[in-house]
Amino acid sequence: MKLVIAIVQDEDSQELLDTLTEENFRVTKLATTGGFLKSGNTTFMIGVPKDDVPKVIRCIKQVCKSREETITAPSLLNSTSPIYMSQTIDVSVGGATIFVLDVDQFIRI
Ligand code: 2BA
Repeated sequence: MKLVIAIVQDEDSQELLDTLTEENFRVTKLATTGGFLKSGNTTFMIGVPKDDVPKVIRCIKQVCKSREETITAPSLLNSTSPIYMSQTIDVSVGGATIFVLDVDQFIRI
């Protein structure tokens, strides 16, 4: 058995949940926060037999889209001045970040 952990953007999370449950996968959805943008994203945990991993990844690829985010960061006006100005930076956030882990034991009580 494998555990697929997928971090996706909030905008895609409902459609991905619907797609995975329609395909009869058991899913847990967690509200998470990205360390870099410090904004919300969604993490899915999907426990599946090894042979189903490609199908899960296909579902994620089908639904989740890459997007551009703009963040505002303070920067010094110049090295001799203590004055800060803000600058915008464009960041490309991936459709999904996926980890596939081996599961030692799967117990449902
Ligand atoms: P965040 O950490 O908020 O990162 C959002 C996007 O910011 C990243 O998109 C990447 O394009 C950029 N970014 C992240 N760290 C950066 C850095 N040190 N310098 C420059 N740009 C940086 P993605 O790579 O698609 O990641 C989307 C989200 O997936 C991340 O949100 C984080 O929550 C998660 N993630 C990505 N890689 C991970 C990893 N190795 N371990 C755990 N979580 C990860």
